[in-house]
Amino acid sequence: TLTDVRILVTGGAGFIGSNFVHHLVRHTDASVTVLDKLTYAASREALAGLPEDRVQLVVGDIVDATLVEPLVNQHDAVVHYAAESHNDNSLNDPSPFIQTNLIGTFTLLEAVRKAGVRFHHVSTDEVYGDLELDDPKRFTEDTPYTPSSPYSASKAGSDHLVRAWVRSFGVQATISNCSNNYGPWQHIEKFIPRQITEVIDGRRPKLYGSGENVRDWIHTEDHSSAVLRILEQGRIGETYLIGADGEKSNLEVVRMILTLMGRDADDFEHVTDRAGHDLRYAIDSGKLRTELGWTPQYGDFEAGLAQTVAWYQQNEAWWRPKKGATEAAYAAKGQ
Ligand code: NAD
Ligand code: TDX
Repeated sequence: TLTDVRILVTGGAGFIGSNFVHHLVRHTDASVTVLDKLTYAASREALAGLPEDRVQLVVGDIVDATLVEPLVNQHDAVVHYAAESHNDNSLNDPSPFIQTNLIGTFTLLEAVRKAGVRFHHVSTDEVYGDLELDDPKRFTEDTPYTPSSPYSASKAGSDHLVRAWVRSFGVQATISNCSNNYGPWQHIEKFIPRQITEVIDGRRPKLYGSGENVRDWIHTEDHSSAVLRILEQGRIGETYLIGADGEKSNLEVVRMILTLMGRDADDFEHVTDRAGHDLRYAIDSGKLRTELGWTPQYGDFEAGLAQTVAWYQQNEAWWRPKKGATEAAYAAKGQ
């Protein structure tokens, strides 16, 4: 395990990055610096209770080279989570996605190139576009890139930058592309927490279009253990797909949430579909499992979902202030 190393975690105050910071503190001796701009998606609360002698927060923008370069110099590795992450927002205004996901990644790559620092880039399965519902194949590391949305195109571009910096400049980098995450601290703009909080508020879950779209769900804790494994044992220049065999249609997920929360499983509504809505994502994580011996711990999606429902029921004080504005933005688009 990592001993006496200093790790810079960008986006460490977000949903998945904050889980990784807790994971690092529990499972390694590393000291951690979080670099986070604290956008609408961040929460300081997700970092509460961590040991002050091991974790510090630097509030700043990954696009700012004058901040990033000296900070990168003081660390042994950078794990890069910071991003604009929501597809629907990228359809309303792509501009921050280009800034943060492309220019921000470029800025970090230049800093690690100059400093000779190890880099892990956290990306998404959405770079591979979508699959037909009945396609027997899943995404692998060899699937061609065909991103659909401004969000996924910006993540695809950032992946290409990382590969180019590895090949052209010898940057010591790895990449992971993970499937859809769920768990505590996910912003209520996202599918699962939006529907849980709608049910808490006595309203009906809202399915885009038919609800037949399939996502491949993984608990954030499993994503974190996979990223740590790649950071410790991954081969430089390689890409690893992360997934937990969690394919479910949106309709199935909504029915599960309603049932877990004691409501009629059919008490949902259909709303305006997302423009360019990807039909299905599915990950084959065979390389990560075979080469690095990783296995997910949350095999039972329904049990993980039940824990997540309980977490949102118990942490209303955290999400309540975000709810009104989030729903107003959706309502303006008939969603
Ligand atoms: P999130 O939106 O919850 O968190 C993103 C964090 O990045 C926030 O804390 C935000 O303040 C910070 N940030 C944004 N712009 C910044 C900037 N310019 N400078 C510094 N910090 C900035 O996102 P998430 O869902 O936790 O996703 C984290 C990463 O994982 C992203 O790179 C995303 O593409 C990737 N990913 C997410 C999923 C998923 O299901 N959510 C799946 C696969 C990959
Ligand atoms: O209210 C909703 N109703 C609905 O049917 C919302 C918010 C979403 N949906 C659908 C759209 C998708 O098919 O649910 C599915 C999941 O939607 P999101 O939570 O917005 O996730 P997705 O677009 O699949 O992207 C997520 O996984 C990959 C993350 O947000 C990305 O950051 C990650 O890269």
